Amino acid sequence: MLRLLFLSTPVGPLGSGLGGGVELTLYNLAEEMQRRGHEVVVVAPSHSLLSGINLVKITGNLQIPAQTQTRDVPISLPENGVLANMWEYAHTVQTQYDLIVNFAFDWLPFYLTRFFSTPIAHFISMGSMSLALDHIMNQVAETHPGTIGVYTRSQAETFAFADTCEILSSAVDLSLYQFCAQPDNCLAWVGRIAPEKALEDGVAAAVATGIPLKIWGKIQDEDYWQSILSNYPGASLEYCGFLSTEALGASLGRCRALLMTPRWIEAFGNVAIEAMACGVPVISYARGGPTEIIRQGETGFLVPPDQVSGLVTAIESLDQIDRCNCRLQAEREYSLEALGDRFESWFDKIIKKD
Ligand code: HBI
Repeated sequence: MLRLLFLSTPVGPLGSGLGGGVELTLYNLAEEMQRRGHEVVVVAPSHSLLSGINLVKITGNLQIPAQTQTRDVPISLPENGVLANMWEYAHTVQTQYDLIVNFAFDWLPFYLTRFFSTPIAHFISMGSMSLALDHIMNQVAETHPGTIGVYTRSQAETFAFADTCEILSSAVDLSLYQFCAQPDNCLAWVGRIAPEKALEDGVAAAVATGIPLKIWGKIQDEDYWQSILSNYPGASLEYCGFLSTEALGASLGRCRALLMTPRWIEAFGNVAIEAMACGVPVISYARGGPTEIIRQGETGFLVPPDQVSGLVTAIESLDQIDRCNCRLQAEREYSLEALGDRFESWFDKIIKKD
């Protein structure tokens, strides 16, 4: 039985959707570790919501999302930053835990690693973002080998320390997603509504095929969202809000396919396995995580990056896909049990080395 302290992302409260896929990963992992009999405590910004898991809420100002910065910007910390406050708390309680698991994609936790006595496992949830972050992550990869975990190989390869990364993939709680064999005539786009996710390409593809598009996700960049609406005035779009996992799992399945249009190297693309769990094929740009998830022509289509015409061709080929294969792949590769096995063996390796 391990005593685990999870430190969440500082960009938003858990449950707000501002933390994107890493919120889902943290929650699913906490649930699964607790189910296996480990003790889990999660440290997260105030206003975080987390049912059934011990939660320590920390006040302070949210951290600037790394993907809004350019590669050469210096590290910045707001006054009374929640990230610093979370790690000050972790430092005071560290001896009560066997392992600290960091979910923040930030400079500070990596810098502080050398001053902690309790071992720290760093789960990083994006590809390379900045020179300063790459540098400090590289240092930890050298001084604490094997303590950096990622979702996918293509994400790892954006870093110089790719070979020392533990590849952990991701998972969904399959019981929350209903399989749907007969969808309505609509397409889905799910994700944080922000430039790096290129929703505009999904809208353009849906407009080209004349199929209505349902959009789920947190509007992280309001101006960006408004620009899409004004650029496609006649489009048949329905904004369905940012839903709980249960609510999304009950409605995503009614779509013919999920469109994924990442402009950046998508580290994983949790929405892909959420869709597959509902029997929904995934059509994605061949960039990052989705290239390691989608089985071409069997559970979806990978198309040349940034080519809307490729998305359209794939949408027109959807009848080739047997939706049962999508659910089957999710059950085989992305269950919580499989995730628990991967993380448990990683944690054991780190604790043994310490
Ligand atoms: N930016 N500074 C910072 N810290 C994070 O933890 C972070 C982020 N941007 C996005 C993000 N986390 C998550 O939404 C993705 O890693 C999934």
